[in-house]
Amino acid sequence: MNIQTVSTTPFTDQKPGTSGLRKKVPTFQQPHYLENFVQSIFDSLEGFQGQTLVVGGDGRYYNREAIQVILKMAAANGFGRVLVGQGGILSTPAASCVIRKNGAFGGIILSASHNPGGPREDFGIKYNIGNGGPAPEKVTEAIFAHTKAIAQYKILDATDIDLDSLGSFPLGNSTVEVIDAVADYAALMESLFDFDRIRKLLTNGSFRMCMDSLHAVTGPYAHALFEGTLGAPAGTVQNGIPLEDFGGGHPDPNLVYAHDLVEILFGENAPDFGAASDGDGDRNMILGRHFFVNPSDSLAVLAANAKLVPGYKDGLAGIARSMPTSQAADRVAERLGIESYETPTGWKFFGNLLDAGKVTLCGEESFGTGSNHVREKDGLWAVLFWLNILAVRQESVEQIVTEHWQQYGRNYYSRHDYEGVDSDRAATLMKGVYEQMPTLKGKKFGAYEVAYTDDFSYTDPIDGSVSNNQGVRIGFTDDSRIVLRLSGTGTQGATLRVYLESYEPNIAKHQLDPQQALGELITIADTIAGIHTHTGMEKPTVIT
Ligand code: VG1
Ligand code: CO
Repeated sequence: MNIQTVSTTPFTDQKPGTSGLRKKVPTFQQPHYLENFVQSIFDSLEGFQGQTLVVGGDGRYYNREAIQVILKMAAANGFGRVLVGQGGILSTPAASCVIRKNGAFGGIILSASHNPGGPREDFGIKYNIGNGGPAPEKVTEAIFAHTKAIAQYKILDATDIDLDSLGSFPLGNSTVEVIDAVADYAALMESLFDFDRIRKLLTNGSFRMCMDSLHAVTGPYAHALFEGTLGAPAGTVQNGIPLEDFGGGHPDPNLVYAHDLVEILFGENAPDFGAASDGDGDRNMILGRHFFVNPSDSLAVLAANAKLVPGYKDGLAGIARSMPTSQAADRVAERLGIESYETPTGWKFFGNLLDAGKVTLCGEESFGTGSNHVREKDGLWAVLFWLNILAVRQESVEQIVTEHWQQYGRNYYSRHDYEGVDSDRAATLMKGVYEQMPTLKGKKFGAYEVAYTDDFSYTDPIDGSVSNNQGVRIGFTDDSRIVLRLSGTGTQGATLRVYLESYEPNIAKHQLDPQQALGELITIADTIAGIHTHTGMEKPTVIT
């Protein structure tokens, strides 16, 4: 066995963001760049000798090359067994499932999620711990500290593993097992949902659905589940073959980037149900016929209807949402008499609550929903959850959401993203907001009066760890909110996210366009933050 110890020097830009390290492909292709980060992951862990590591990615450009490097480094560093998805593929929730099922020490997931892929586009890498979830901040901070001090890494001098053939292959003192990427995940889904009932719905001759995998990782999973096990007609899944560049698009399931699907669901003769998922399969967008389900509402609806689904028939322990997500789910929790939790942005903050059994469902406004079945958000799980509800209730998506608003009131909600803003300008904008914060309380803007402002800080109720500076909240006396924060997943300049929310109990006012209902708050956000002046942009890049 030939283990090489290679001398290297640190890169200064390897700080993990909201979900791992994300950079342009050419950055990762610099000599030692990937190796430094992988060694820094291993150097921040203890006790993995002889243990199992799970490796897989969303199939984007550079996935296969990166996996070969990681396999050789894992073997050289002493892992006993490495499980890798066939073709190097594992969706993020499937990787979480495989880590848990096999009692692995942890996993490395290769993805830049919803960001474009290709030789000049984005790549990413993140580490997940033994519970199957993203490494908590204390681990990502340790990794970052190691990247700043690294002097050498270990790698096996060996030929590449054939990632396309299932089976076990020796690699140094370890074994690489190329596993079916879909099987474990599909079995888990079958254990949670009423597949017989969903099958009846999908084959009743009248209900029609369309699933758009956006040429990303969920293609094989969606084909197997919807068109295979559940009997939906061929063609139900579109863009279902993963491509290294996602066909040149953004694999981001929102109204802008999933436009093919949006056109179908808002067109003539539209199907009853549409869904899309992102690059790595952890996000979902849900559409009804001529109807968009806001992700914050989706979380609330799933929570309110959870008992209709076999996996959740005994009810929920609690619900967690990220801070910028609308408060719609809190209203459901209150009525169910269960706890609700508000965490910073990013799935890593849900892990402790799920492990401690405090919550069953979690969600983010950014098209992320999930539960205690894995430790990542899960796009196809959300689609199946909706199908299970539709199969039981026999109502349309629009009816279900509208009835939900009637029962709980409607939390009008929108997120405005300003992408590719100059980083200095974005910093100046946020500084300006921070400076005004102490004087905003009590100030009136038209009908709105500021009740509080803060920079969101979270103390984990399980381990007491504190995360500061998680976004500015400006709350009004009528429960409306404006939240401002900078994205931690971009690779170019800065992305400003402005989150807007207001509450409308009056049923007669539930049918407004959210941009209209939130119009005054949108103006107030600009008055306070000077968005147009600082960004130089007339309007947001993406409105959700
Ligand atoms: C964004 C979303 C956040 C999500 C994260 C990772 O982060 O806002 O809710 O958890 O992406 O999602 P940010 O820092 O850019 O706002 V994924 O599907 O890219 O792994
Ligand atoms: Co994702």
